[in-house]
Amino acid sequence: MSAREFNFDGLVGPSHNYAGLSFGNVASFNNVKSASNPKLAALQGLAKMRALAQRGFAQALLPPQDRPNFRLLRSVGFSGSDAEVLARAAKEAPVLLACAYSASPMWTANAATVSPSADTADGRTHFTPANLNNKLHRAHEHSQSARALRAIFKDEQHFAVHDALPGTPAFGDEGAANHTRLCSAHGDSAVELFVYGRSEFDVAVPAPQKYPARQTLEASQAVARLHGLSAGRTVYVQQNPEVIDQGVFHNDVIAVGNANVLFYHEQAFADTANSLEQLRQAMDGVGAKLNAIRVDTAQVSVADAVASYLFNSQLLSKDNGKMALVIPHECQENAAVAAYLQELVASGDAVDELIHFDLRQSMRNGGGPACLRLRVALTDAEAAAMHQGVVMTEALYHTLVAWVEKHYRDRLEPADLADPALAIEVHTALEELSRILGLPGLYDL
Ligand code: SUG
Repeated sequence: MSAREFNFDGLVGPSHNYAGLSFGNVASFNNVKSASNPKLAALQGLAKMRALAQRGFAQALLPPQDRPNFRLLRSVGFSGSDAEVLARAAKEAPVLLACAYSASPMWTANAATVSPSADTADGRTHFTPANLNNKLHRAHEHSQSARALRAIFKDEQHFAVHDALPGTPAFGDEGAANHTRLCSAHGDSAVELFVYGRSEFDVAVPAPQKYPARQTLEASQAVARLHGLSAGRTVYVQQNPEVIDQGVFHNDVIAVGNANVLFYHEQAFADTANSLEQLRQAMDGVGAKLNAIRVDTAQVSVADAVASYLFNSQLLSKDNGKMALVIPHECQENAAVAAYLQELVASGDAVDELIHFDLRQSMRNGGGPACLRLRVALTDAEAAAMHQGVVMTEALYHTLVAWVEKHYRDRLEPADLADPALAIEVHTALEELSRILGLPGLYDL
């Protein structure tokens, strides 16, 4: 069956800010408490979506979430009217207010793990929203992620949207950031590769010492079971704990796959030779041949990979049989990475084009091009069955730019989260957005 890969980018929400909430994510820590520009952040994201749609890539979006999350604030003891809840949280626990206000759902690679119909036992596309339970500001995303996914993929003949895994450390799940499919073409049965950072129960698996490993083996196995994946086409590989300790908090900061290509750093995996061998064997079973493009430390150090987000790129299949690598501007500004990319494109291998974007607002919180998108390979029938209001078109792009210009602030400092007017502004903006996207009731929580 033929299928197209849709990229669902997260539309950046109006409360985008730098609160330093992600221990282990170097950029989030380095930019803590600096002023953000939510308007620019949203426009940068929209510019990427538009440019890729104009190039003919299938592009859609996932909406931002309702913020602040009053339910979260009330559940931890802030009571009274909304204004009173905000005032008390701002005074007594500003970090909890920042968690309730985080615009982190913009990084939709963490929204869910997706298994297309070609891979699953019941022939439906399966989604498991990620519980993101390693970080408080992200752990409350999954209920609204599930709600949005169920609104967009509501046809149960084609789609199944599961609940998130239990929110406990054993099942730490970060979604598609630690998952990729390898196959000949997007519509073919694929090998699903799950990369985990630690195991809860297997004490022989070494864990990082400094920073948290967010994804567990047990969570990856649970998602594979829920999705009805076949054992022979599922590969579990351990991320190198030493690179997690250098700021590689998700596997998509050090490796990216598309079709039969795995673009990865020499130090990405705990046991590279064995991981690649498992992949090769599993891919044999689906008639695909692995093209492993390895970047050596001598070419690009782990520190340069983390600073530039070289591997947090999107690898997109083109009509000419080659692939484009979608990278952030930071890659061009890093001498080692820029030199490597020249070689890569000149090598005659799979990647023959670089497409770069200014995504600095998101990058300053540790989110590059690949963090900003969730991949969903859909057959024509499935694409027709999903909600159409989220598919990026020229008309939607212009409507959303006008909506952002009207509702978003161009400067937000952590102290501004205490401003009761901000909560009203965000709510008004999102109500209008639900009408624009044709998803009435999305924010009636
Ligand atoms: O979970 N940053 C996100 C970045 C997510 C990147 N996603 C992928 N690699 N797929 C995170 O660490 C920072 C928020 C703050 O500090 O205000 C943040 O949540």
